[in-house]
Amino acid sequence: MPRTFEGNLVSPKGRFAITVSRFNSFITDPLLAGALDALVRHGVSENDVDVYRCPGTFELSGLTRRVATSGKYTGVIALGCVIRGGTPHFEYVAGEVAKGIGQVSLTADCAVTFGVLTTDTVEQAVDRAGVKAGNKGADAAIACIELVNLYATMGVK
Ligand code: INI
Repeated sequence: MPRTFEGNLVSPKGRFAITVSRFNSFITDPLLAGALDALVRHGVSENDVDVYRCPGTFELSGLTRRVATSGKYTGVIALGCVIRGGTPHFEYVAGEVAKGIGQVSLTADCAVTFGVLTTDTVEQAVDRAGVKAGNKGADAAIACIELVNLYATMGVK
């Protein structure tokens, strides 16, 4: 039988941070609410969660790097929303945040998950922020709990 390592979904020791961008707040507010609700319903105390806000999703990677490397958290959940418009701005912001949060997740000594929506339309974003397609903030929070517990089981940070 192979030994399998995986994280469960019980509340881990340590603190969580949520980093969230304010741009498109009609979407990022429900993502934040979904993430908080998922953490609390899995047994995480609200007192063990800190929320950090930045202007837009472009700024999210820098903020998340600083939060994730502060040594204060075992898990960080990054939330944002980029909606395609008529200009190439979308590509720059969406490309940077995926690369940036990816880099943070590789280098920080804590679990980092990605709850950033990159959608073609407002409707697709609304659907993923608690309407027809679940809540991606909640999904990222649950993934973060699992990853924190996986790293603890492995004995690594
Ligand atoms: N920021 C977002 O979070 N989502 C977007 O869809 C978006 N668009 O499309 O412009 C956006 N732009 C702002 C950007 O993130 C920065 O805050 C801004 O460029 C200042 O650095």
